Amino acid sequence: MLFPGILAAVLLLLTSVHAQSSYSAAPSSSAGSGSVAGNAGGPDANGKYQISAEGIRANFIPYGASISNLFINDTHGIERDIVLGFNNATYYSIDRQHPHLGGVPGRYANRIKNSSFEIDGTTYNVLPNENNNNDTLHGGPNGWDWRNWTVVAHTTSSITFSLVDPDGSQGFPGEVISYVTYSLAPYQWNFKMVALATTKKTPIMLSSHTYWNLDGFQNPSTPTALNYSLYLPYSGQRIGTDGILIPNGTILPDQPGSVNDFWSAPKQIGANFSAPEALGNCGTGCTGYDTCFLVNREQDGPYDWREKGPVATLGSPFSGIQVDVYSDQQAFQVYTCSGQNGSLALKNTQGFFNDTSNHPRVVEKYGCVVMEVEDWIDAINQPEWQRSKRNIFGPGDDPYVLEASYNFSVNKTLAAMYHG
Ligand SMILES: *[C@@H]1O[C@H](CO)[C@@H](O)[C@H](O)[C@H]1NC(C)=O
Ligand SMILES: *[C@@H]1O[C@H](CO)[C@@H](O)[C@H](O)[C@H]1NC(C)=O
Ligand SMILES: *[C@@H]1O[C@H](CO)[C@@H](O)[C@H](O)[C@H]1NC(C)=O
Ligand SMILES: *[C@@H]1O[C@H](CO)[C@@H](O)[C@H](O)[C@H]1NC(C)=O
Ligand SMILES: *[C@@H]1O[C@H](CO)[C@@H](O)[C@H](O)[C@H]1NC(C)=O
Ligand SMILES: *[C@@H]1O[C@H](CO)[C@@H](O)[C@H](O)[C@H]1NC(C)=O
Ligand SMILES: *[C@@H]1O[C@H](CO)[C@@H](O)[C@H](O)[C@H]1NC(C)=O
Ligand SMILES: *[C@@H]1O[C@H](CO)[C@@H](O)[C@H](O)[C@H]1NC(C)=O
Ligand SMILES: *[C@@H]1O[C@H](CO)[C@@H](O)[C@H](O)[C@H]1NC(C)=O
Ligand SMILES: *[C@@H]1O[C@H](CO)[C@@H](O)[C@H](O)[C@H]1NC(C)=O
Ligand SMILES: *[C@@H]1O[C@H](CO)[C@@H](O)[C@H](O)[C@H]1NC(C)=O
Ligand SMILES: CC(=O)N[C@H]1CO[C@H](CO)[C@@H](O)[C@@H]1O
Repeated sequence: MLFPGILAAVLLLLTSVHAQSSYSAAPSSSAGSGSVAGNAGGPDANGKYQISAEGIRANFIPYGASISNLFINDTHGIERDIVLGFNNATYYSIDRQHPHLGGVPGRYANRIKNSSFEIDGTTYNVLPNENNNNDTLHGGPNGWDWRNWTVVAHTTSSITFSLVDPDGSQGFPGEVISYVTYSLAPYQWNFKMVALATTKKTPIMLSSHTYWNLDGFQNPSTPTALNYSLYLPYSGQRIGTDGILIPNGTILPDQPGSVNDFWSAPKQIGANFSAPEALGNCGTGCTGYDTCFLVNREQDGPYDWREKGPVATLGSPFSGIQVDVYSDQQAFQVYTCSGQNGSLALKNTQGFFNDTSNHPRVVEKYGCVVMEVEDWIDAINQPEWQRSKRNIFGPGDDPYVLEASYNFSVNKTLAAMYHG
């Protein structure tokens, strides 16, 4: 936790040094004797901070600045908790599986090849934490979603978290200060992530690592998400990866009708799982998706990401709940939970209670979908992609900024496919 005095200094630094840039920094009214701006009542008995708006309510926790619950009413008006998480804030630090449930991976999301990168001729080695220490996943063994962030503001419809990541943390050069604001509007979840490299040039890539089950694990016909419809209208290309999901430099075509084609038309997630090419598509021996799709929206000229249409639409025929993802980011990761195996327990807000058919209260293989708005993964190790300005940030540069808006609706056409 930050001392209030340091926090005040940080906020001062933010507002003075970057006064000319157009983003709005976190509220500066939070200094004081440990008090939080907004006065929305603090955490509940489970350590969760609640916010709400018409048609939507959600809980967040300081650990990883994570979303822990998101409630939306389905096609029958029944409330479903549609994201994975734990029952209480304490358990996030106890669980050894740590599947990055709903948090902010950082300071560099996804994988870093060989746990190393070069900036201005200097090679940096960061701490490895995956594949027998061949690479670094989501910022290292103590990445940003393993830490308790500071709540700097909390209103009835928004919450802001901050984190100071010191110079040398996990091997990364320079200090990074980050602010993440989540807010709810009617049927809408918005977020803005800002990060500033205050002392040295360093890689920064953030995301929201939210696991979705749009049925709240209450679909009596299936525990999986394979029947969800997915549409990625701008994603005719994806990043090629090797057997442990490290980019190998190639940009691959998602040919119409192929396993990775979600752009020419919406398709059920599991539609192509029996195709031979689906095997190995998410790493050696893995069937499904753990794929960084590119988002190509440039051809029509300048655009406003809020108006350009969603980069992704995910909908469930059972609940009819549809989420439209709007984002300013130029890539979009889809992971279909092939790594789940029934060892992760459901929250007490999900699954079946009083269940005579004994549906297990766990997350089964393919029981969820992770969708990550982000930049091109491991671009720090692919200089020929020419994305250094979106991956490397230093003092005096504009801050790293990520914005997204998730719109929720009930799609009656989709629901009719299940309910008739
Ligand atoms: C779901 O509908 C019920 C009944 O109308 C309402 O009380 C509740 O607030 C709704 N849930 C959400 C998340 O809007
Ligand atoms: C906290 O949540 C975990 C997992 O969701 C659960 O196993 C545990 O019993 C809960 N602890 C308390 C004190 O409620
Ligand atoms: C995070 O805060 C929780 C209380 O909500 C505490 O139980 C846990 O130990 C903290 N974890 C870390 C990594 O500081
Ligand atoms: C991996 O990183 C280590 C440590 O920096 C270096 O010695 C080695 O050459 C790198 N290997 C590859 C294949 O780049
Ligand atoms: C990782 O590196 C080790 C040697 O350091 C090697 O034996 C192993 O095959 C590599 N790959 C994976 C997927 O573990
Ligand atoms: C999933 O979709 C397929 C194809 O539309 C359909 O045959 C099947 O009944 C659906 N299953 C569930 C559980 O909705
Ligand atoms: C890179 O990976 C893709 C996808 O696995 C593969 O099709 C391609 O041949 C690989 N290219 C190189 C140069 O390794
Ligand atoms: C993938 O599924 C779609 C929709 O069912 C189908 O049109 C297409 O032929 C399938 N592609 C492969 C490679 O199986
Ligand atoms: C969905 O989100 C976009 C971007 O924030 C917004 O402009 C639009 O009004 C929203 N649409 C609906 C139907 O909520
Ligand atoms: C299931 O997955 C967890 C988390 O990855 C792992 O620790 C466990 O060994 C797996 N269990 C089986 C039976 O594969
Ligand atoms: C509802 O879902 C259907 C089937 O996936 C899709 O074709 C349609 O565009 C969706 N409607 C809206 C308004 O997004
Ligand atoms: C009739 C009955 O068994 N009701 C129970 C259903 O499950 C909820 C939550 O697990 C209990 O609170 C009810 O008592």
